[in-house]
Amino acid sequence: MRLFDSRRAPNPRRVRWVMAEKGIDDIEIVEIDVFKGEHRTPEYLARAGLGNVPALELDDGTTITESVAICRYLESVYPEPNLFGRDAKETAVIEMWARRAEMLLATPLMLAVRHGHPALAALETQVPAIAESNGAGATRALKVFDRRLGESDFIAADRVTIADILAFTGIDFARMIRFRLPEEFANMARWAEAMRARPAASAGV
Ligand SMILES: N[C@@H](CCC(=O)N[C@@H](CS)C(=O)NCC(=O)O)C(=O)O
Repeated sequence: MRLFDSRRAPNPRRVRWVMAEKGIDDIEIVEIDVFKGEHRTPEYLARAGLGNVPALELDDGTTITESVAICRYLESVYPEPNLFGRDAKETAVIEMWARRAEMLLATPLMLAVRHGHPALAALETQVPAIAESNGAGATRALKVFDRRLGESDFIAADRVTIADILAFTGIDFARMIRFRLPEEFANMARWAEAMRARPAASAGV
């Protein structure tokens, strides 16, 4: 298998994080420089169907894009440690928090960076109001996660799951625009420190 990756980009980092948690070391990494447009070449578009990273090419030539779909595929092939749930209830609770993490934190923060950081002007027609409203929306959503992390060490279960990986990589990417967890969110700060201390945090960055 080959993973089309891009260092420092948040969506590929999710996949690299999952690979590291699972000890997967038999996937070839192909570095794509998005600032040089390597994800928009006819060859890449023919393979991936979209000008996005990450993309996972399987040995039979099938290419999977969408970072969470790639992570789910890896979970099926390398089931341990479990990141997506072991039974119906746990799987649904993890999915609920994963979707919240993506929709309320990771996507808005990604938009705040894309529309707010000068380096991303190479990839995006930037609209400052989009950066501002998405940054503010993500900040408001932190309350929900902080409350949850007051009851539980991790977001969706008693261990790290895909929900933590989506939330943390989204928040960490926003450091590019100096986004910081407000001090009032002490539970999130404790959790973020625990996430940053995991060996998988340095994978692909
Ligand atoms: N929903 C997709 C998003 C993929 C995506 O937006 N990737 C970014 C890098 S984090 C990208 O390829 N950007 C290149 C561009 O926008 O031109 C996923 O989860 O994989």
